[in-house]
Amino acid sequence: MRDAVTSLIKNYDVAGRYFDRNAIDSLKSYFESGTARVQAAVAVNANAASIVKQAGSQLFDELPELIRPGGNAYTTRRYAACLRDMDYYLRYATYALVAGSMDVLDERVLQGLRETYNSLGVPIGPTVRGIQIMKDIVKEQVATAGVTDTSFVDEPFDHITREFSEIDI
Ligand SMILES: CCC1=C(C)/C(=C/C2=NC(=C\c3[nH]c(/C=C4\NC(=O)[C@H](C)[C@H]4CC)c(C)c3CCC(=O)O)/C(CCC(=O)O)=C2C)NC1=O
Repeated sequence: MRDAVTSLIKNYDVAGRYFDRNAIDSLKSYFESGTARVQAAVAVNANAASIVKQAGSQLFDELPELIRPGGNAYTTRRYAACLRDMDYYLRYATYALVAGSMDVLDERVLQGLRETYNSLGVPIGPTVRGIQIMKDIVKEQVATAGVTDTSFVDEPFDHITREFSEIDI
């Protein structure tokens, strides 16, 4: 698992090169955005349970068939599994935000996930919708916490979405 700095070092080490201008620019931007990324993680940590709950309600309001007989989130067990998955995405998204790298998502969350979902009939489109709803809620929370430019918050949620969407939709 790598963060923005270790990824950069790895790339330059492989080539046996000192950091060049590009490397320095990305290091600078990583360190300059550090406080905002940590603030975002703190804002999520303090509200994780309510973020997941709110995102879940909004998702099931939009797509009530998910929790009706025949829906993938129907039955208490599957409903709970769905919210648990949302909680996984949220927690790992905060790790990725702090790391400034999506590597942790690739390694710990996304590997083999599409296959698992397909084999269990977990629908990808609604999952992606749930992740996007969560993104919007998180951005509001982060803005409320005093971060002015919240655009960096998109990245992990959009990364998960892209990985899911690539093959299945
Ligand atoms: C940390 C990384 C990690 C992830 C991401 C993860 C996901 C994950 N979600 C699963 C199931 C599931 N995932 C869902 C999710 C949903 N169903 C819907 O209709 C909604 C669209 C959606 C919620 C938004 C459901 C309902 C199940 C249970 C499916 C079943 O057992 O039939 C399973 C199968 C095993 C299990 O039930 O625990 C895995 C592995 N596990 C992990 O360890």
